[in-house]
Amino acid sequence: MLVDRVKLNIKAGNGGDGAVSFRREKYVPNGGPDGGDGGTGGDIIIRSTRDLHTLYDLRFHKIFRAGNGEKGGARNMSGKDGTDVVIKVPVGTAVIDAETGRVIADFNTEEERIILKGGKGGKGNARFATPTRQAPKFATPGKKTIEREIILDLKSIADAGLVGYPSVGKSTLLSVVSAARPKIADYHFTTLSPNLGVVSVGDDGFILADIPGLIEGASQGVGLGHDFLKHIERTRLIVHMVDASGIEGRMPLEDYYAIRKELSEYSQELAEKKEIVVACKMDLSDSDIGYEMLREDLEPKGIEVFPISAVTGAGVKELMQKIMETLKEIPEAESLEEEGYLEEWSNYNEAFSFEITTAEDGVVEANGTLIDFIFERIDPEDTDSMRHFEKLLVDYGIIDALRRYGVKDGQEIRMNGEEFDFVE
Ligand SMILES: Nc1nc2c(ncn2[C@@H]2O[C@H](COP(=O)(O)OP(=O)(O)OP(=O)(O)O)[C@@H](O)[C@H]2O)c(=O)[nH]1
Ligand SMILES: [Mg+2]
Repeated sequence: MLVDRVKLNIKAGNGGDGAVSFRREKYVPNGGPDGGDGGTGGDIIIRSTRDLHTLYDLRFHKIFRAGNGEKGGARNMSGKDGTDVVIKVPVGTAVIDAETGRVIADFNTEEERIILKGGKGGKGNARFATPTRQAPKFATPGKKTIEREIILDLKSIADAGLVGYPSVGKSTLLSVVSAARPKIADYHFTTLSPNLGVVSVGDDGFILADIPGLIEGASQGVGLGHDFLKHIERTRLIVHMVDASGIEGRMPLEDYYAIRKELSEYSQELAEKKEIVVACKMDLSDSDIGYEMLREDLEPKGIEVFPISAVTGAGVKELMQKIMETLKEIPEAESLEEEGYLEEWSNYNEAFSFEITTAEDGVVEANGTLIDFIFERIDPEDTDSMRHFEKLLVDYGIIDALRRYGVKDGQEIRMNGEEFDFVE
């Protein structure tokens, strides 16, 4: 099975919360603040490698979670950072934001990139000590991340693709030139999804795809239709195999043109793709007649025809050399334009929200996950903590939103079930 597109659910690690702690020493009644910072959450990293050729490994493993940063500790101990997660993909994989369809990253060489950054750790209370505020009883929370869905799309499945009618010997050829062991049989549509093989030519090599057979009307969805034409689009070179023996009762030249018609009816891009024509089953009687007919028609048009027999091996090595040489002249897949940012994906504000409404008793209320989150981390008995609380309300836009809602200076508002006077 060839897997060239998968959807993943990913989440970078949360930042660990900062700690509130005070030094406890013998004979020292009030030690200074010593709460450490929270650890940074782990990143989601994508690494592209030439060792992989498909997204097969990801077909069941679709959820990735980087480790959360740990909470800070006493004695100025920072929390441990969360572990990163590395997802390996083949070179040629584009990463798309499933929500917006934007291309976030396009891997065209072996490289490694952070796709989602882990949340920063919160600051421990030790950081908030100042000459006038010697015992801060608050710390800041770690930045929380949210999960995202991405699509991995393998733009190129192979360098060259074997294309032709069913039973012309595409799988047989792949099995002869590579370690791949596709199913081979004398009935049509033996191959139901592409097989890939690595072909070595001297010190060099290329990836060859055995693509399921095409028949007339494939571009309209007949046979296995569209799916496989789409796969051909993801190769750089078409190796068009024509049965020269006519053993199935079709004329080789008609076969050639019928497949060409399907390619061009599917897309201009396919029609213009570089092609090598192969006359196959040359070991069978009458195949030389078919080969001559192909040559007579195609050579004057500048199209070379390669005679082979996958069964005897005649011409196979020469064909592989020709494919290798031709591939060197065709540029690799073009890079897609990247349209997204990674950092914004772990934006704290996106994960928490709030809403302003007027309650039945006429008091304006602010409610929501962001308000809950802030209230969990303040100490209403502590002046410093409340001062920090006011700063959070400003920073997260809650004060602004209340003002826009029409709340006036001195007016009573309610948050987390408690009443406050609105002061700008
Ligand atoms: N005589 C001869 N028979 C061949 C040759 N290549 C393949 N065959 C036979 O042709 C039949 C079809 O071969 P496959 O390799 O399965 O053909 P395919 O093109 O992959 O077919 P689909 O997967 O159905 O599209 C099998 O019986 C093969 O043994 C060849 O070079 N000479
Ligand atoms: Mg086959």
